[in-house]
Amino acid sequence: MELVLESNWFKVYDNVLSGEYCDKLIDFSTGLLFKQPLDSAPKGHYSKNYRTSNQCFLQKDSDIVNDLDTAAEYLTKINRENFESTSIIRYQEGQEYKPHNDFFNKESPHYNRMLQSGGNRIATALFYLNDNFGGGETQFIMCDELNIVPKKGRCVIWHNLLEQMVFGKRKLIENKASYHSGLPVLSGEKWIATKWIRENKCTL
Ligand SMILES: O=C(O)CCC(=O)C(=O)O
Repeated sequence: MELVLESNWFKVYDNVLSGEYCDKLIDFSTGLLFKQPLDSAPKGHYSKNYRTSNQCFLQKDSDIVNDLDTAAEYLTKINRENFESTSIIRYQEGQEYKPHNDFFNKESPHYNRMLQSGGNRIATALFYLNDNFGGGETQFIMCDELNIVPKKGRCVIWHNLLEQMVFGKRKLIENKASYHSGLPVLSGEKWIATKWIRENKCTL
């Protein structure tokens, strides 16, 4: 495993997952995929074409997610009990995930309900499971349009919320710079595994 890019809230590591394990995750998930309408896009940005990929969730604590959990736990230093169930996402040609934040938006009518399952999403760990396709970079628009090129086994970790001391009290503030997108896939299929990580133990 090697750290190839970092800032104070963002890190990219290569060779985190083995090629064999990435293939196994893809095989395992292929029959489980479904299309999920996205209702958590930033207020004012909702469109039914916001995220056009297919996805599935892998059962928490199952054998298949153990290596992902171990890697995410090691790299974030956050206990796996704070992780949501692993989301596996497949983008086919032309599919994308338009710009969004992963933290729950205070303006969403579902905000309070979403917090009940473990607080807000403090961090995200995104794993690329393949790289034999065109396009599909993960773009951080507010960071000079930084594009992370998908590479099999690569993991990107970022903080959606940042700690700040306000009058001696620890507060978590939204990291607006984490606004990002999955650019359209130009050819082939892109597969990723995403772990959204909560402030507290997660019940999802
Ligand atoms: O597909 C990508 O590169 C980005 C995925 C993403 O934004 C997410 O899972 O929150």
